[in-house]
Amino acid sequence: MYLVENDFMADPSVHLFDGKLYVYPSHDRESGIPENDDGDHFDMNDYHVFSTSDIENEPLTDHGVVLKVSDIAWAGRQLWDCDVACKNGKYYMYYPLKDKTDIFRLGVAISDNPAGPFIAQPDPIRGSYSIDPAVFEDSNGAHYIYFGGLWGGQLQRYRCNKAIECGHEPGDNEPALPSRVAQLKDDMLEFAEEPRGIVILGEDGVPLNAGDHDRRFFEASWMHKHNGKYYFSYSTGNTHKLCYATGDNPYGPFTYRGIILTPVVGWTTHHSIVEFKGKWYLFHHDSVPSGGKTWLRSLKVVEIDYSEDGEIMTIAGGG
Ligand code: FUB
Repeated sequence: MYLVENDFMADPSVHLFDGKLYVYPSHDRESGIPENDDGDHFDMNDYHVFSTSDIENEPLTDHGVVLKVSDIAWAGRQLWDCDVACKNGKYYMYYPLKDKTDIFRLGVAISDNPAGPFIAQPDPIRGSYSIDPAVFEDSNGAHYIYFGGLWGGQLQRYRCNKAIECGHEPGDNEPALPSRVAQLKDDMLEFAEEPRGIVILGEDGVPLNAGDHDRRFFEASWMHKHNGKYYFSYSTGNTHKLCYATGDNPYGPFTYRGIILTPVVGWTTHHSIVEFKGKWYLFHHDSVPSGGKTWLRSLKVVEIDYSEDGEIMTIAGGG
């Protein structure tokens, strides 16, 4: 089911706040920049927020523009996938944006309302890099931020949280580059620790290699908990799948379990998973309404099911 018919929205991060579902997407637009592997054609410059109290029967309410590039002091270009977390009645939006030197950093913007508007902090999060922040609140109230993305997302330019001279991916038989995770400080504005790598193991207990393009992490991290297990889900990028791996704590390691969504129409695939009124939903996007334009994507939602042993039933993306 498509969620927003009159505009292009992608990368939905969805949370339950005050009994309503709030959807925080990227706002795709046509800026005329040609498609390339650096993702320059994803030239988004603002965010909208949407909400609903009945995802199956009520259209989303559009709360309008809540943050834009021109509101952010350190901005260069490209507002990609964002996420929002709540603590003590305040709402914190985490977003990736290229700075004035064309390096992706993660920023934070604050609001008293889940529907915004959000006021940007003057500087990016210290020590942050790459894209696709997703914030998970564990049952004990601790917040963890997951982030990272290859190619245009610049993750290949870093090792051990330091920029390397010539960004490159590891060799096919070397361990894959991992998504990163760090607990957030109490004030929600900084990493409380050095970001750690999220290791994904195969069934044999060995970390996935960089050459395993069908299963290795590429971008679009998401974390949720189901029946006490931690589910780390992500996109495989150039093989266009949404996959998941499970573990016993927010840091992992996680063991690869399977495919949530097979490729959709469009290059990117991105998602969030949330429980609402006793059902579990996958929010994602595809490029069907734009006729396959990879940079003009539309939001979708579908219910997902778990087997008794916690396996997520695969959904066909139609791509
Ligand atoms: O929307 C721009 C980028 O495309 C996102 O950050 C990635 O996850 C991919 O969906």
